[in-house]
Amino acid sequence: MPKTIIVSNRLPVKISKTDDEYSLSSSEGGLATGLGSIYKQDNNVWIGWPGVEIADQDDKDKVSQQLKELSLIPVFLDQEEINQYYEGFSNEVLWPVFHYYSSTYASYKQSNWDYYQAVNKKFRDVILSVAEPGDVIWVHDYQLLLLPALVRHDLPDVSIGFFLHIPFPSHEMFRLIPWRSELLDGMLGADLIGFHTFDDVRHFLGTTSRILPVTTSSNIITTGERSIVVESFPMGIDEKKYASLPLQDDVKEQAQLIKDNFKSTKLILSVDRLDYSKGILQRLQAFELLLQLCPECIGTIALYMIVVPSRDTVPQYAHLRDEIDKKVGNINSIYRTMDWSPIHYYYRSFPIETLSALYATADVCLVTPMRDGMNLVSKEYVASRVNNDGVLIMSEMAGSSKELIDAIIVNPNNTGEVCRAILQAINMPPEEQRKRMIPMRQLVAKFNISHWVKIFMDRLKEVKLMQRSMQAR
Ligand code: GDG
Repeated sequence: MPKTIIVSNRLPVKISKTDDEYSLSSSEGGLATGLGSIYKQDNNVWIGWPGVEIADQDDKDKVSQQLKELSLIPVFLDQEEINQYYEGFSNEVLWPVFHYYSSTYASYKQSNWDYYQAVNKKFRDVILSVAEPGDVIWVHDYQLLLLPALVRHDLPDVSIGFFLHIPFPSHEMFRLIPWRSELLDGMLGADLIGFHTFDDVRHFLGTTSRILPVTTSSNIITTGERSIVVESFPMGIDEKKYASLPLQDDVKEQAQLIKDNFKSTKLILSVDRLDYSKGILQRLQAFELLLQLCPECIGTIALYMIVVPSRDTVPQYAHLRDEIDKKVGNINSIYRTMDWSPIHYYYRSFPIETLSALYATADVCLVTPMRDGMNLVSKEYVASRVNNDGVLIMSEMAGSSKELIDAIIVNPNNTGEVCRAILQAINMPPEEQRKRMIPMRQLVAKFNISHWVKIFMDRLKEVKLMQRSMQAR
């Protein structure tokens, strides 16, 4: 019986080591939840890096066995592979270029590219050890751009879908990468290539037709004998989870505690991983401007800012963390009073129950990335507003702004505009909040993560049938 193989850089699992034992716990991330309906069924599997370096062969065998029980197959990577394929190429070439930060952060090192190719081949070898001709393979994200073509070479007839979770840049950015043709060739090994937004699709089609000798008609790319379909599939969230968490007693208790702590204060929430693409410093500037211009805001508003540690062993990220520390300290030291602080800053992650209590309590959610493939935080805030109140401020540079059109949409580079948006949000009458929130909640409920998985998989089936009937002609 044909099976479905999900492939991503990381497996949806957390592994911790105590003494000689490895213990595994499932990850609660959105992708893991959405794809859970697939990889846990029948003989389907998920292939990826388990997230820890394991050197000893006996340990590898033990962990592989434990993972097998969860339908997971590991690709073991050593520290040098992580440094060069993941940190070096994925996060110092692809991430900055795809988020339009090439000149500031991209560094094109040949050895990182060599490792990127080698690790993609390592993933291919693990796939080939389990895949059979009729199988369906769904590859995820920018760490594995070469994988579709590598697999296609050995298994010409399998169905391969590819989904990119980050933006695809315009040709003017993408062409800067020394290995641009190889990367595109790699992606074109797929039958169906998915992006979050139509803009990403447009950029991909334009870039491919300029760089490679292919023909493009509408959303179909033809190369040699093969046709590849390129479409947008905006990713959703596990809406039911976010809508039901605020009704749980423990979440209600935490929400009450937050309300008690912020009596007569409008709470503005922001939640991001530490990343330059998330516009954290620019957001702080807008908040500072607001405090300068609006004396009534002193003592009556507060920014609750969660930054989740990420990649902070990389110097640029450590630098960004220091800059944020400095800016927050600076604003707080100037504006705080004996019984009020303008910014409550946390550099750590919280349990989902605390996050839910914050989503449910915050009067405003401020989401202002400079670039974001989708941005799930904005959708999670909307899903958590079970009373249909609250205001979302949304950067037009995030994929989710194309769907959450009833948010206050801003250009994150326009400090004045973001500052005015916060003022508008904290003064918005309840009736207008409802009018904006209800349609956004309906959208997030309908186009949820299960819907996203279903339409991608259904489309992949259709594309394969279409290709087979064309080949038979
Ligand atoms: C990439 C793309 C695209 C955050 N803090 C805590 C916590 N989180 C969770 C949120 C949310 C997730 O992390 C962040 O997702 P985003 O979509 O906002 O951003 P990226 O991590 O950059 O994701 C992005 C996404 O892939 C999917 O395709 O939308 O554009 O960059 O789910 O809830 N979770 C917990 N505690 C925290 O403190 N438990």
